[in-house]
Amino acid sequence: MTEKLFTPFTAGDLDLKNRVVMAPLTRNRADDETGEVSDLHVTYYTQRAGAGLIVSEGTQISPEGKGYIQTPGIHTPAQVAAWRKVTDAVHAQGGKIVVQLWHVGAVSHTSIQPDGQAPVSASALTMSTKTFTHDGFAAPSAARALELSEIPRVVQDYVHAAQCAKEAGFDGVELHAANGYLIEQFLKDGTNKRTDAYGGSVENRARLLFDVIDGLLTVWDAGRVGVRLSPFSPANGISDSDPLATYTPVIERLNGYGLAFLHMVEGETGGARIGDFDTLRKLWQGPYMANNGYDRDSAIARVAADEADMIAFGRPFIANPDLVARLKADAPLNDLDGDTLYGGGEKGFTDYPALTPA
Ligand code: 8OZ
Repeated sequence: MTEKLFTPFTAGDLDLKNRVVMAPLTRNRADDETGEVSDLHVTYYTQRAGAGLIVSEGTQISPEGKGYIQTPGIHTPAQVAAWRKVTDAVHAQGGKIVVQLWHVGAVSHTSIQPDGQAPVSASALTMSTKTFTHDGFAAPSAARALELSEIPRVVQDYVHAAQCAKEAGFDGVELHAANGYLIEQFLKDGTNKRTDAYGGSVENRARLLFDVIDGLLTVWDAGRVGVRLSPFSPANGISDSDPLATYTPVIERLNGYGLAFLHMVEGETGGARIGDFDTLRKLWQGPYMANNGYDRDSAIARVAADEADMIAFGRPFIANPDLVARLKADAPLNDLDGDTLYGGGEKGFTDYPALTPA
C-alpha cells in the first residue's frame, strides 16, 4: 500500500510529486563576500530533488537582512545567476524549489552589516542569542528601531528579492516569518514596543507581515507564496505574552489570500513540540505544511489522518539526500554529523551517501 505521504499533492499552484518537503536549512557555505551559491549547492540541492518540494536555506533579501557569515542572498544579478543553476538542476530532476526570503532583523552583528551599521528591528533592543561572525559565535549587536518612514523601503526590498527569485527560476517563495527574525520581531510583543501603526495591537504588530505579503503578491501569484510561522518558539530569545491571541487573527486573515501553504514550526526548531499548535492548525483552511521532529511513523500518521498535507523534514534531509526513497522503503537513515552543519565545504554537505548511488 502506498502511504498518502508519498502521493502527489497540489499546494496552491505547486504540483508536488509527494508530500515530503525539505525544510529550510542554514548551512553557511555561500560566498561570504558576494552571497552567491556555488556548484556545491547545485549538487546538494539536486541530490535532494526527490523531495516533493525543497524550501531553500534562508536567503537574505538585502545586505541589511544578513545576520550570519556565508549565507546566500537573492538581491544581486550574480546571486540570481548562481541560484539559476540550482533551480535548473532541480527541475531537470523533476523537483520543485522555492526560496526562503529572510531578513534577520536584530539577529545580526555590526561586523556583518553594510558599513558596520547597527542591525534594525521593530524596537531598539539586543536579542539574547548567538549569531556566527568571522570571529565565531557572538552575541548580536544592539539593534535600532526602524523609522516609520523606512518601512516601505524594507517592504520594497522583499518585493525586489521576490522579483529576483522569479528571474532565478524558483517555483515560488516562502516568507520566513518565524524563529525570531525581523517579521517575528514585529509580530511578537516581547520585541515590539512601538507606539505607531506597527506596534501595540495585534493588527498593528502584524502590519509588516501583511505589507510584505501584499508586496510579494505584486510579483507572484498567491498560489506560489507560502508563509512560515513559529508561534510558540522561543528561538533567538523571542517571546510573546499570548501566542494564541497574536496568531489567531493572523491565521484567520491569511486564510483570505489563497496562499500555497502555511508552514508551521510545531514547537521550537530542533527542540520540543511545545504550544497549542493544533488549535491554530484547525483555523487554517489552506494547504498545511507541518514541521518539527517528525519521523517516518508520525509523518505517515499525520498525513493519513488529514491533519497535515505536507511534512517538512530538516535534519533527516541533511544526512539523507534520498530521504524520500528511504522513507518509502522503510530503510535505515544515515546519522547526522553535528560538526559539519554550519560552514565548511563538501564534507557533511554533499558527501552523505544515497542507498543507490546516483
Ligand atoms: C540555524 C542557524 C542559523 C539560522 C532559522 C534561519 O532558525 C535559521 C537558522 C537556523 O530559521
